[in-house]
Amino acid sequence: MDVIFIGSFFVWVLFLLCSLDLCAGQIVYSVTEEGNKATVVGNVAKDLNLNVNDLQSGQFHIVNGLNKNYFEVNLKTGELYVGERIDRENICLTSQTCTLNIEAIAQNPLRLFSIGIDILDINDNSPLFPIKTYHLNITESAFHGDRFPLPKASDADVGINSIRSYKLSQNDYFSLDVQNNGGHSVSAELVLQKALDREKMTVITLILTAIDGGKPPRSGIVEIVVDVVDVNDNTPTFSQQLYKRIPLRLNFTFKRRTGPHILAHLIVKC
Ligand SMILES: [Ca+2]
Ligand SMILES: [Ca+2]
Ligand SMILES: [Ca+2]
Ligand SMILES: [Ca+2]
Repeated sequence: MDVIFIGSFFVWVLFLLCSLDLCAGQIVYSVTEEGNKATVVGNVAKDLNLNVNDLQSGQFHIVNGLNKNYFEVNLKTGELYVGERIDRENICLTSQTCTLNIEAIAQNPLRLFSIGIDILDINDNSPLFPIKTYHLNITESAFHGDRFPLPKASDADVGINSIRSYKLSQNDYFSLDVQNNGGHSVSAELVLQKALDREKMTVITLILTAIDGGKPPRSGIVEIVVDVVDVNDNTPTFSQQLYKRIPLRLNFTFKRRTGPHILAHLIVKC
């Protein structure tokens, strides 16, 4: 029998046992994701009041589900242990809680046990921005206090291990306003603190850092490039205020040199 057929067979047996009122309740364990194989989760023989000898005789079966052997039982000790890598993010995606349910069947007498294993998150993912560089066009006539939304980072972890804050690199023009929407999402905006002047600074480069709440925390960065957009805020001016009208008598002399370049000398006689 292949694995899928075995799984289907046990699901059918479980349904039959429960319909015959032979379900014997549920126990719950917890284990952190990404733990080593063979990490012990609990002792099912002890917690289910089973005789270890019954396990050894091959009359105890664990049903994990489709094609996965996340958990196995040591039939000599009754210990339930991790059978293969458990990646919480792969199993439960963004769900805040993650529980794997497995079933166990004991014979003599025939009983069904439901075992729930809470998969605890660890901080194994860093905040990630969707782009490496974010360009922002801000006109030099922008006002003090004007706000500019920034891209949000994502973090595959949940709870405290997801994004908790942002910080901005040191600069003279912008502060950062971080909004925490009830712990569900965190976003940030640039707030203009000093008037921009394109004639003095055409581009301002900043680094935005997203930080999660893990211990130790992990972070991700995005480069913010502010392109200062010109406005017509300068009137034409002359280099000096007063120009004299002077009669000129011009006498031009051109001197030709060999080669591709021509050098001209202008002699002005007033
Ligand atoms: Ca993981
Ligand atoms: Ca994780
Ligand atoms: Ca994280
Ligand atoms: Ca200007």
